[in-house]
Amino acid sequence: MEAALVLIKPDALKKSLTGDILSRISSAGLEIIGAKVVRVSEDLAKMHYAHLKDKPFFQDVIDYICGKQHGRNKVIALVYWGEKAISKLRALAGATNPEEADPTTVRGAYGRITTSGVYENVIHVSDSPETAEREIKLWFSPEEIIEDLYPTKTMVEGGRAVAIWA
Ligand code: IDP
Ligand code: MG
Repeated sequence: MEAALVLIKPDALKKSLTGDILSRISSAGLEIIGAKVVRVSEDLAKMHYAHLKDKPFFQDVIDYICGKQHGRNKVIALVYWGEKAISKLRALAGATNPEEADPTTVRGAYGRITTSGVYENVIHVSDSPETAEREIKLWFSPEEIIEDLYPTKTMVEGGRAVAIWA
């Protein structure tokens, strides 16, 4: 069993694609074990895309996930769980470059490359179990996920015991 982070990016929200994306993904037979709407800070975006920090398009990708090009600073973040979750979700998402993505995939059907060269590819999907763990821990706290995916520890905050990632 694997977990994967899926983000429905600001262009998808602006185009009202959430329902369609979720129903396409439901064909994979996976379980949603975490879901929320997130206002994406510059810091969160930079941590999420740390592997791209030396690329010429880095700031464009940060602005994109923060919703700067679409006038809405929000994404929907989901954690999917099931057998071969990552490869199933990556296949449904399609290639990174929306022009090269198979037209039957989410990115092939709805993505585009802007005139300034940004790949607006509608959704994010974790690309390996290691990336998934890093990303899920970045976007979700243990209490927001209904499976015990990774080790946690307990902290006391305002007199209440809170689980955080170990
Ligand atoms: P992935 O989203 O398919 O895993 P990554 O290489 O992790 O692809 O890149 C993260 C995001 O950065 C992509 O989804 C896309 O929005 C953007 N991106 C990646 N490569 C390019 C590029 O060559 N030009 C413009 N944007 C890119
Ligand atoms: Mg990636």
